[in-house]
Amino acid sequence: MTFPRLGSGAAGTLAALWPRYDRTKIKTGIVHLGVGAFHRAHQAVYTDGVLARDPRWGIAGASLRAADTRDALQPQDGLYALSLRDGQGETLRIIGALREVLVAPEAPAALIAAMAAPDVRIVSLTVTEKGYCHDPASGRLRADHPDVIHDLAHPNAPRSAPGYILAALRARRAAGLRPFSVLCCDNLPANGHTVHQVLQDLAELQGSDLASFIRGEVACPSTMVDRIVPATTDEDRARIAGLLGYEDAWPVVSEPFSQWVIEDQFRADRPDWAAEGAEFVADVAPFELAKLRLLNGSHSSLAYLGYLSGDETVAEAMTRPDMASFVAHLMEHEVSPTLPAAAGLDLASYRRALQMRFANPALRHRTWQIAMDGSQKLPQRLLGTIRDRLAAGAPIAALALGVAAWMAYVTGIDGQGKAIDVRDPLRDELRRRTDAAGREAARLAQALVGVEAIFGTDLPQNKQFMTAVTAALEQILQQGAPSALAWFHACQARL
Ligand code: CS2
Repeated sequence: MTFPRLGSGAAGTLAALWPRYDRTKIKTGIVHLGVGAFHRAHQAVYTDGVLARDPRWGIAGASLRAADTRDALQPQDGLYALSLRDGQGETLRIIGALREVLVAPEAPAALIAAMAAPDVRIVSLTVTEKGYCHDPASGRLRADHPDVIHDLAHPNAPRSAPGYILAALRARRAAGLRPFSVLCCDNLPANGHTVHQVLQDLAELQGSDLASFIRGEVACPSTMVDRIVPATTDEDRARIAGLLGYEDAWPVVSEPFSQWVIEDQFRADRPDWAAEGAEFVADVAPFELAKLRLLNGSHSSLAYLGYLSGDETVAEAMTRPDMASFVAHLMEHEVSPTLPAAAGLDLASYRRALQMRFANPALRHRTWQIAMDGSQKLPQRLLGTIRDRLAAGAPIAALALGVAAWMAYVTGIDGQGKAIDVRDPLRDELRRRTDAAGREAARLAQALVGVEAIFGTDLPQNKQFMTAVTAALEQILQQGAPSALAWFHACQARL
């Protein structure tokens, strides 16, 4: 079956799903770096709601690498379907907030000019953890990062997100325009603070006086973003085309749940995202910590243990009773005690909701997708929690099993001896270490905790940590991940 392509011409037929505003009246107020599925199912959706009342906040998206999003969305006038799915069914809505998609490597100057336009008051980002070119253990920019080295040599044709932001801030200052606010929407700890620091570090390396300007004048509110958005599949595209009666080359599929908590620290104007369900708060830290440690910490543990158990998706992994009860234990007994109380955050119901969200049978969220870039994720998802537990003299058995599963995963060989396609910016270094160590648990654990950018200098020295991780790793390597889970439960039962 072939369908006509989705585009402005479908407004009449799809009226019930259509954006509730005149798209020709929209102006660009936001430039978003990293127009992946997550942005299009999250911030773009809140903004789409705002546009019905306030046309000043249209989004110009930018891809920092590939042209695929632009190539797919341009013939559709930037329109795409948002599909929300769970066990109950599927609902569709057409999102119109994206006015254009720029492809940075094709025309760096055009992106810098778009960010320096007078009407742009916000530059938001979802460039994933590795997009900040920082050391995840210390939160500081890596001067030896290839993109940083490139951006120092070519400040007006940069590659990295921080490089583009600096170039645009410089251009605005030269034109006498106020800086935009920088809104980080990635799963980093204190994400606003982290991006603020990385920008200052890059400006200092450039030797420009922009560093003190950024320190004093550029607002970088922190945010907690939450919505599970797996990569779109061909099967999704075919199903959505059947439902719409139009072919959409770039739809996004997500769970119904969505949350956005934003620190209200904008120096300039900002959209009224609160009218669309976002929360503006004075301090995001408690929300962010709870989300990174409970949701993302469980997600990464599920991804490594699930992948090694042969589970293709998170939902599939959650159908194993041993896995579901492991996640429940991890969240309740090891993570929650490390979280400060926050107004309006009921941890018990938050945990229950997470169990249901992970088990959503309509989402095919691949364990392999979440397993990606573990070196950038582990510190804020599991290791910070571990440090707090160690300081409190509390057990870390479940957290250690998650870390051990990551170690087994990055060896690049699964329990059946099959190769794993490990994607990680530190992959070469990890592989060098795992190849040299072999599959003996104590040696392998020792070799991997030596990566200071992940584990810092304290954890390798900690006996309790090393003992717990080595014991868990030994189980995984010798018995396989499903038996390691059974072993974990047996140990808990004996306590
Ligand atoms: C996931 C997140 O891919 C991953 O690492 O843990 O993308 C997760 O789905 C989101 O943070 C949910 O808000």
